[in-house]
Amino acid sequence: FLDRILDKKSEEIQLLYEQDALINQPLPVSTKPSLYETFKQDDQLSIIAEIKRASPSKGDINLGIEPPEQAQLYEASGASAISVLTDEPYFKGSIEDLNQVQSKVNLPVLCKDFILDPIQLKRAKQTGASVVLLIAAALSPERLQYLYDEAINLGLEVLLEVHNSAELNLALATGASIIGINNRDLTTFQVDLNTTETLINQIDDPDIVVISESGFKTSDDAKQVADMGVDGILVGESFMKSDNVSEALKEMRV
Ligand code: IGP
Repeated sequence: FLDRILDKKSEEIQLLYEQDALINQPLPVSTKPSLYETFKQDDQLSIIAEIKRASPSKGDINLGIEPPEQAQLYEASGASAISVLTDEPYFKGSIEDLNQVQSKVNLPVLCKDFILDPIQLKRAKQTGASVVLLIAAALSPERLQYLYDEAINLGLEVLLEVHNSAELNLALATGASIIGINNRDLTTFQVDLNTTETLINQIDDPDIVVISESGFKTSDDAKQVADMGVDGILVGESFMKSDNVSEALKEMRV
C-alpha cells in the first residue's frame, strides 16, 4: 500500500511543478509557536490532534466535520499541536484544509503527507504549516537527509517518523530533534504500542522530543506510553469519531 501511495504522490508532484505561483511566491514567516519548545515545556503528555477524514486502513472515518471547527475544538480542549492530513487520494484531505486550519489556531500546525520532494515542503510552508512529517520508510537515507535539511532551511520543524530500529538509526543520524514512533506498520496496518517501548529505549539523547503515533483509544493507552517516557502522542481516528471530543482529549492529557 505504501508503494501505491508513493506512486500516486509522484504524479501529484509533477503537477505542483506546473504551478508557477508555488515556485515564485515568497514564503511567509511562521507565527506559530515551536512544537519542540511547546512539548519540552509541557509537564503533562502533549497531544497532537489530527484532522483525518479517511484512511486506507479504516476507509471513511468522519466526512462530516469542518476542519477549522474541529481544530478550534482541539485547541480549546488542550491540544498542543494540530495535524492536518493533506493527502487527497487515500486520506480525503487537502491543502485547503491545512490553509483553513492554520488561520484559525495558534498552535504548531503539522502538514501530514507523504513528502518526497522539496516542492511539497515549499507548498506546506507557503500554506502556513510550521511542521512537516518525513517518513523514514518512504525515503532513501540520502533523500531523507536532503529533505530534512531543506525543511530546516525553509524554517520548518520536522517530525521524523520511524517504525523500526534501522529507521530510528537513520533518523538520529540526520540530526532530527523530534522523532515520531509510529505504532502502525504502514505496510501491514497492524498497530502495536510496544513498538514505542522497543524504540524509545534506543534513544539516549534526553534533548530529543519523542512522540508516539497511532492507535490511541483510551486514557490507559496514553498512560502506557507516558510511562515509557514519551513527550507526546498523535491521535487521529479516536478524536474524529468521538461525540465528545473535548472529554476524549482531556482524558488523554495524563
Ligand atoms: C494517527 P490514529 O490511529 O490515531 O488515527 O493515527 C496518526 O498517527 C496516523 O494518521 C499516521 C499517518 C502517518 C497517516 C501516522 N503516520 C503517515 C498518514 C501518513
